[in-house]
Amino acid sequence: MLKIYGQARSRAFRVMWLCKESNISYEHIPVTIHIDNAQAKEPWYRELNPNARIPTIDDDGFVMWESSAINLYLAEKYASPLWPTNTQGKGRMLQWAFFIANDVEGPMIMVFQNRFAFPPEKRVAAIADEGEKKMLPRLAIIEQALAAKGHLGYERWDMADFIASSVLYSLYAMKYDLSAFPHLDAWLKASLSRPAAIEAIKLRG
Ligand SMILES: N[C@@H](CCC(=O)N[C@@H](CS)C(=O)NCC(=O)O)C(=O)O
Repeated sequence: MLKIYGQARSRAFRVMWLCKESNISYEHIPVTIHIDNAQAKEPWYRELNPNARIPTIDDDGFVMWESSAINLYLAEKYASPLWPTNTQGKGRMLQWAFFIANDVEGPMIMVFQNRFAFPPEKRVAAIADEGEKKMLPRLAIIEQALAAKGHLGYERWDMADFIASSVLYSLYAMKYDLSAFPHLDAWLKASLSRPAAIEAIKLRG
């Protein structure tokens, strides 16, 4: 059976959400991070993931890491209903997945950590502001695409939307003010209201 390593309250959530969207059974193996002697830094875990981060999966002996890559792999392997049905759809999915990973997630995490996740004494306002400056024009690109079509997938809400909304979950978690991006705001709320998303969010505790 598929094994998912990582606490649910982490990027492992993205993989659990995909499994719920796609009817994939899995065994969950929580792995601690950000504490002294974190399991993610132990040799047995580094053997699975040399980057010592979560999540990692073991799919009947095939081990891989990087949350969005894992989700693309699982969606294709298990014939997820979210998988695009034609080549253009696959192209669009990869376009948004790379854009989100390369251009949006980094700046978003700078904002997330320094305005929300870090304890107040560790937050650096200048880092949050720098992240926000980079993030906003990129959110505007997503807003424009959603204003035109209502979804990011080529024909419907599909893996393109899944990958983007599973990463942008952090904006929702920190209650980031998206009023300047009404289509993005509505799309993110609708994406995270899908039954599978609600189940996965509950696992975060
Ligand atoms: N790009 C990686 C990032 C993985 C990552 O940074 N995971 C965090 C938890 S959400 C982690 O393991 N942090 C522990 C650490 O950096 O030591 C992915 O998407 O899987």
